[in-house]
Amino acid sequence: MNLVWHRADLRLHDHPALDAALRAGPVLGLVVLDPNILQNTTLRRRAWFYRNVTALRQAYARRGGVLLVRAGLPWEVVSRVVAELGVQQVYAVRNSTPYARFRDAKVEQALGRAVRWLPGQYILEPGTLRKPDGSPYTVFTPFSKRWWAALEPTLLEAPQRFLPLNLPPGYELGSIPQEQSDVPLPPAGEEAALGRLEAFVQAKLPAYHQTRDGLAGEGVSRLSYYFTLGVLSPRLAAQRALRRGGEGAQKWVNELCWRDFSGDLLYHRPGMLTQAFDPRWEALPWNDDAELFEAWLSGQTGIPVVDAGMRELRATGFLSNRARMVVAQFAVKLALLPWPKCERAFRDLLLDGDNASNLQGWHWAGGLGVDAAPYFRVFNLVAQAEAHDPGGAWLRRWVPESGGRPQPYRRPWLDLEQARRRYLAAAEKVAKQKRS
Ligand code: FAD
Ligand code: IRF
Repeated sequence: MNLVWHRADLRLHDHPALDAALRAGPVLGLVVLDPNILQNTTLRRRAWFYRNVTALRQAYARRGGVLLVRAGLPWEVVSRVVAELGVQQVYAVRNSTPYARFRDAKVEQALGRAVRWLPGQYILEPGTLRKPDGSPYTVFTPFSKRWWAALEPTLLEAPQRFLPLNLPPGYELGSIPQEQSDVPLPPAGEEAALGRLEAFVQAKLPAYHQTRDGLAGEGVSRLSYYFTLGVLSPRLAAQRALRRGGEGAQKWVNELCWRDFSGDLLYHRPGMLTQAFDPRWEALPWNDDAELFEAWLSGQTGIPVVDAGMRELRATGFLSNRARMVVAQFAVKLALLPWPKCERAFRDLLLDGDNASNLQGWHWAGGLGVDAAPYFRVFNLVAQAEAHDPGGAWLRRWVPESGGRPQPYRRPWLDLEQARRRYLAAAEKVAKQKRS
């Protein structure tokens, strides 16, 4: 019997590790409830994870298969299950965050042999593409050119039936905690995700290039929280979109390329978890003001577009890309709040919160040295709302006090013009320093 250890790949379709294991014989699935991850995250995110593990167990069961669930440290749990059941080989989809690399090395050590790692979290594995001189990409456009050229039409089917297993009588399959989330959760599982993909491709994809920038996030797929847990294969999603074709599809698949770019950045630069990609930016005059931080986090700055974003995020666990850029740029460039603290608090509120994409987003919005975004570009927060929420319906919904008007609805925490000048003066000094 072979074991497929699911982590951020809670699906059966287009799953290279499952496919390889099935070729070798009977397969048992395993999810390890890892206290290092689960005790470090928020209720909504745990609840979303559990729901999707539950859906995966049902998907196994419908096909006559079994998903084992065990709580504990992976390097203890995996080798225990392997020993108890005489498992021949462990298969898993490769992850490459700093914690994943540490964990996976320890698991192999405890097992005393290698796990069969396969790709599947990204369309193209982090670390695959390099500049002609062998160094990693730091700018999106050249990365994306190579990425598009490397796209392949491979897809793997979900198994129809699992072969029967000979588990010891009474072998405990393990229970999945059910926690009540503090926000309404989307429907879990790959069937729901595939259904949403199809609905998006039919209805919204054709105009995506024109509608994606709205603050209310109405023209977008809202599939990110499925991608984060690998409930939906990004490769399948890209192929489905490209089959439909058109400008919207090109733009949308390019966003999946941004996701791969994020994974590639973190793979090569694990230090960006705590230090700006371009460390010169650490020298900005950060303002670790607890009250200002709270005002930002709870959507009480007095600036409608910022407060609407943070309130929507708290209430729903989701936010449009446009609103994410606005609230992050406000926190970094105008409020000068210590960015790692903001990045972490923001990720804890997101159902799709993901190390790589969130770090990349914060670096990009905050001008911390990823890509070619010039530091001196500072959003005009009133103009952002006027352009991307014309009519003010989104502002009115989340900040009724604003009456839908983009101007501050009371004296804001920051004088925006003064904050902008303070940032630009400091940033100019930083930008003049030589890169080390
Ligand atoms: P769509 O517009 O439908 O795009 C399709 C998919 O492409 C998304 O589901 C996502 O997987 C990917 N994608 C889109 N934009 C980006 C991007 N800029 N970078 C990387 N991948 C992208 N995305 C996360 O998945 N997790 C995060 O924690 C996260 N944090 C962010 C923080 C900031 C400050 C910013 C500016 C962006 C962040 N993003 C993050 C990227 C992006 O905002 C979301 O992926 C997107 O808004 C999700 O909505 P959607 O699924 O409707 O996207
Ligand atoms: N992976 C696991 O193997 N075990 C867990 O308990 C996980 N819990 C998670 C909770 C939340 C909110 C998210 C993801 C997980 N994951 C868990 C998937 C991780 O992303 C993956 O294990 C990654 O390799 C960790 I969002 O670095």
